Amino acid sequence: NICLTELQMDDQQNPGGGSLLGTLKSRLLLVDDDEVLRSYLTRRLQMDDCIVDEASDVETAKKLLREHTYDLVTLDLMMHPQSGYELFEFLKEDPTLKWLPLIVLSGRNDLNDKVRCFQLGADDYVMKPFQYEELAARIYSLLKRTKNFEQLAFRDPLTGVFNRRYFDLQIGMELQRIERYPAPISLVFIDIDRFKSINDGYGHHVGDLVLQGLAHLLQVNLRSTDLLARFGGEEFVIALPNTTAEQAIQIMQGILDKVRLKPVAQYEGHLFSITFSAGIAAWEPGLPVAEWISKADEAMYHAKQQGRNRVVG
Ligand code: GH3
Ligand code: MG
Ligand code: MG
Ligand code: MG
Repeated sequence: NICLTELQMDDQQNPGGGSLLGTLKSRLLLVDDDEVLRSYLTRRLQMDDCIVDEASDVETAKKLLREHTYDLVTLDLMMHPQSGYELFEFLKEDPTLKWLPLIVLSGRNDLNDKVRCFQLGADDYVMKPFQYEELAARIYSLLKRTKNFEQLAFRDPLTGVFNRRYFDLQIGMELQRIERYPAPISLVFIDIDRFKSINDGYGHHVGDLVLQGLAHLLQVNLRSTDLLARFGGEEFVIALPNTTAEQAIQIMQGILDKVRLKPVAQYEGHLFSITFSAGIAAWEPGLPVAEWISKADEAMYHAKQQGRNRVVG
């Protein structure tokens, strides 16, 4: 087996492989009827911190694709009883799989095969035998682009913090985890005080700078496990894992003190200072996310009523 011989050689020449791939934390599906190639690739990709599943035929691949979410698929063309082409149709007809990055790994150096694969929606065509490093580089290049794209879909373009959509997804996962491993978690709802007067007095552009400044100040004062998102116009939400309501109040009062002291934006020689009102609500088992957010929002509203520029639990 020519493929194996070459692969074993490059394995010994380049132990460790490229670690860039590992930074992307990806789950891959290898579809190939060559067991030796599959287990070789699985081992190398696992060394590069990928999660790898294997399928030796099209039916197994379909089953795995229905059960799991993958970041990329590599597909062999010559397999039995169905050829790799049979999987194209399945992938491209399903709206959730249509954009899944797909690399064809083929032993056939045939122009028609290559053209047909790209026409059917393949993103790359790699000839066997190949060097692992080249395949890993191609996988990385494809994943980097799709992951950036996902990132964009989850970020607020003005401030760079997460958007509401991402917050909803992430908080759902966080609560699932907490239901299994109970721990406190608190939610903060932040609304900038008299923000309209900044827009009205200095223009929308200055308002935007203030939003960016506050988002930055919040982000740098939070822990990496805290989840900050822009909820709407001048409203932000923060989920604080392993934090009781009392602790969350303390944390937010500390941040509010910093906001009071240091201007969040600067424009044409002017410095702009703001305050905010924040409401806190601790999560309790069984509390739906929407109601949890409402509770924090209500607490924020009380902060406004009591004169703004404060944190209310
Ligand atoms: P309060 O203390 O009661 O919260 O007063 P406020 O002026 O902050 O509240 P209000 O809800 O009346 O005003 C929010 C303003 O935020 C209105 C809207 O024009 C502005 N806004 C929303 N999104 C953006 C944005 O992306 N950029 C800018 N510059 N302004 C925005
Ligand atoms: Mg084959
Ligand atoms: Mg508001
Ligand atoms: Mg406001």
